[in-house]
Amino acid sequence: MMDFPALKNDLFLRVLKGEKVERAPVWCMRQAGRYLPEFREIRVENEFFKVCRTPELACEVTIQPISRYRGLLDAAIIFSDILVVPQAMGLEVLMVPGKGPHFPDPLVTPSDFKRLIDKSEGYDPHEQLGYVYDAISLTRKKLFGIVPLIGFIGAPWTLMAYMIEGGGSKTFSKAKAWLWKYPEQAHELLDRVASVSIEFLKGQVRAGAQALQVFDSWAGELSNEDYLEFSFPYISKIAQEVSAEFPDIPMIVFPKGVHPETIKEIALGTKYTAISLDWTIDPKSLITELEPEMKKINKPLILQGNLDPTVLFGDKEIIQKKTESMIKQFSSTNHIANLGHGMLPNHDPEHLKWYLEAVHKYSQL
Ligand code: 1CP
Repeated sequence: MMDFPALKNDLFLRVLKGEKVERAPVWCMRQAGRYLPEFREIRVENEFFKVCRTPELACEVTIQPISRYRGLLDAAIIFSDILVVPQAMGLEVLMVPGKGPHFPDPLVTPSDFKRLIDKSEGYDPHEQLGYVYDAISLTRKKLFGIVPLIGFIGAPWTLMAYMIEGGGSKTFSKAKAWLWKYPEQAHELLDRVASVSIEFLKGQVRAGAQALQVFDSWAGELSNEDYLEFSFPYISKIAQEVSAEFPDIPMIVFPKGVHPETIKEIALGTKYTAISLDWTIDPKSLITELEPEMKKINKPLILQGNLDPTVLFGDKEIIQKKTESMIKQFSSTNHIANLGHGMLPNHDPEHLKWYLEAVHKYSQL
C-alpha cells in the first residue's frame, strides 16, 4: 500500500464500521459536475473523457466541491464515469454535449461479443484503466487527508443496459429484450463485466480508494424476480470477491428504483456494508422491517440517502425543512446523508450549501 497523508475526518468511515457517531456524515452523488461553474470552466477546454484520463484534471475536479464547501463535505468521490469499463472492454463511448453518453456501435446481438476484449495474453481490461488508478493516487495525496476518497463502478446490469442501448433510454427495451431472447448470453455478458469490475475495484483500492460504491442506476427497470436473476448474483459476487481481499474497505451499493423487498434481499444476502436509497424509499418503514432481521445475522444496518435532489430547487426554508425530516427518518440507524440520486446540471451551488449545513445542524447528537 502507498503512503498517504493521515486522515483528519474519518466520520464517514466510522459510520461504515457501524459506530455511533456525533453527526451524520454527508456527501452527494455527482458532487463534482456541471452545476459547478469551476467544473464547467475546465470542460470548456477539455472533452469529458479527457478529464477522466488526465490525472491532474480528474484530481482537480474531484477536489473542487471539497474546497468550495470547506468543512461541510465528509467524503470525495473520484471523478470518472461508469462507462470507462465498457471502453476498456473495447467499445467506443462518446460524451455528446447536452445529450450524455453515446455508443456509436452498441451490442446488437450476441455475435457482437467478438468486438469485446477480455483478459487475454498481453491484454487485461483493468490495466487499460491505469489512468483511474493514477487519478486516485494523485487525489489521495492532494486531499491531504481532509476527507476519505471513494472509488466506484457501475453494476454489471447497468453497464449491460448502456452497452446494448447505446446510451440512456426511456424503456430499455433493447437491453431487456436480450434477457428473454438470449438469456444465456446475457448471463455471459454480465459475468464478463463483473470479472473486469472486480479487478477494477481491487485496483482502485490498491491505488488508494478508501471506500467503494457500486452504482446500479437502472436496477429499477427490473422486477424483483428479474433483479434477483440478472443483477443480484453479479453485484453480490463483486462484493464477495473484493471484500475477501480487502475486508476493511467498506462497500456501498446504490440499487436505484428497486422495490423495498429487493433492498432487503441485498441487505441480508450480500457482503455490502451499506445501501444507498433513492428518494422513493420510505426510510422509516424500511428500517422498522429490516433492523430486527439484521440483528439476527449480527450485521449493522447502515443506510445512505435519500433527499429528492429536486428539493434543492426550493428555497432555504424548504431545503432545511425537508432535510430535517429526512434526517429524522433515519435517526434510529447508522446514516450517511446523501441525495436520492445525483446533483443536476441546473442546481444552484448555493442551495447545495444550505443542504449540507442543514445536515450538520439537524443530525447533531
Ligand atoms: O459534460 C459533462 O461534463 C458530462 C456530465 C457527467 C459527469 C459530471 C457525466 C456524463 N459523468 C460525470 C461524472 C460521473 N459519473 C461521476 C463522478 C463524479 C461525482 O459523482 O461527483 C460518477 C460517480 C458518475 C457515475 C455515472 N455515470 C452513473 C451512475 C450514477 C448516476 O447518476 O446514476 C451513470 C448512470 C453514468 C452515465 C452517465 N455519464 C454521464 C451522464 C450524463 C450519464 C447519465 C446518462 C443517462 O442518464 O443515461
